[in-house]
Amino acid sequence: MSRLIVVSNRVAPIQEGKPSAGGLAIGVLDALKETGGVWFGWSGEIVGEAGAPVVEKGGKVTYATVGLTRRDYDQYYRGFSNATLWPTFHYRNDLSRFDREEYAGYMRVNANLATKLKTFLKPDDIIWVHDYHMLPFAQELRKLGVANPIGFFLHIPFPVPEMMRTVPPHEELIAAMCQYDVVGFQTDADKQSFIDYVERTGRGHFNDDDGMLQAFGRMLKVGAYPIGIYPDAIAKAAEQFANRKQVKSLRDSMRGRKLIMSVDRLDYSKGLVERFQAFERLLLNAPGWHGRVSLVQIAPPTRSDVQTYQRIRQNLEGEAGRINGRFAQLDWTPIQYLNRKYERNLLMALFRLSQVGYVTPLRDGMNLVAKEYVASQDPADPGALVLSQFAGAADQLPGALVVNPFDLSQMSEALERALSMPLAERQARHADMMVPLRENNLSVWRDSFLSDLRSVATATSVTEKTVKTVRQGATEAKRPAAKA
Ligand code: GDG
Repeated sequence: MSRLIVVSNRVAPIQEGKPSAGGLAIGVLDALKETGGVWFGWSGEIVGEAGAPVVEKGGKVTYATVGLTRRDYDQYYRGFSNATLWPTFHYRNDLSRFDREEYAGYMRVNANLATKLKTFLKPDDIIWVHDYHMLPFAQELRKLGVANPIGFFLHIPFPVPEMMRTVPPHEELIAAMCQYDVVGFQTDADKQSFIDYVERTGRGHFNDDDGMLQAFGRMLKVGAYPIGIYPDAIAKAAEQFANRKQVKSLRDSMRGRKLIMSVDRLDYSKGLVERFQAFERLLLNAPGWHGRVSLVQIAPPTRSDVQTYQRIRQNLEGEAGRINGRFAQLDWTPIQYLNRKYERNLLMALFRLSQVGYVTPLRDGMNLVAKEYVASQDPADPGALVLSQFAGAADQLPGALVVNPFDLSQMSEALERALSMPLAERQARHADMMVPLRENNLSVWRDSFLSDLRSVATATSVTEKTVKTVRQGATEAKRPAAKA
């Protein structure tokens, strides 16, 4: 059987139990643990000189990691990936900047990583590349003559064409993405934005019947593959951790108060400031809740060396302090803002303890926290979920109270409704949400993507001969005859 090679910017820490606060790492690791395979990417270390990959084994997974030099890290990771692509893809082009040198660094690192991966590859490997750091990775592998099937999954939103066009090398990036055999998105809306870009710029045509896009001289499958979780494993963990010291002490400190829980990486896309302000509005409009409800926000810092992340942190500390200063009483703090990472199972137990999950990103590819919140609940007495319409998860969680995170009044009304929701309604909504969570779990996400990748790679090797498309220079990868 062919090996699965997963490629992502950052390879999750190998030690089990070491908290990793990122959706990609959590999703990919859980998906890979079952099937086994190789996970290739950055070790997270800055090195003097980038050397050969370090290979380690952890269970069924082989980890092959490389260091990045300071210059690579600054240009590729901190620069083009996180100061250009991340904000723009989250519709914050006001926070995005473009620097040619950083872009050159982004392309260079993709090329270097491709060269390093090539030394590992066997002819029947299947390669699955993840996220915005690696848009041109397949193109670089093709230049090296790699003919294996290569798929790409974007964990974050894909913006509408007008937004995409604000990234100066937009066309080069899209052309590079078309070197993959399958390009997958979290939602139909993201998939449509990608197709719209290609069709409106006259660079290709999408066939709705078979999901194939003919563009930039290539045939590729474009699909929506919403990432999932393992809801029953999460429910079990939440129950098992309910008696942990930290959970008990939070429960005791609540003294009958209701608890609203939020957990996010500290990121401006997560809508934390608006969320605090909507909670403030609840306290203003409904003074009956004073002393009877607290918001616990866990927000482990990430990318703290990117300037916009330093600003959001300052903003949020300011807002939490201001709101607490305005409403706190000697025995009640309205917002507990915790700027650190917690153990994953502990988070699930905290979700289970709370009455409301408050998940209101301004934009989010999927948002695993929303799904984890639902899965963690006690079906006999579940909490209610307030969820942003701009999280991919809103398409899949029919029992959530869906809000527009830019409408503070609507959010505060939804909070009040969630806090006062009768038991029977909470149970019905929870049951409604557990069905799609089970049906589209993490294995389904992985297996449907990989099954498309296998079949498209087989089909295109035939189709390409019949469709007279112009293949461009270095991208003329020679494909082997049909593969199983
Ligand atoms: C990207 C996309 C997409 C959070 N704090 C801690 C902690 N976490 C865990 C959560 C959750 C994960 O990190 C965060 O995942 P999200 O999906 O909510 O968000 P991103 O990190 O932005 O993920 C996103 C995802 O990729 C997957 O495709 O859904 O849209 O942006 O699992 O529980 N885990 C631990 N300690 C913490 O303090 N252990």
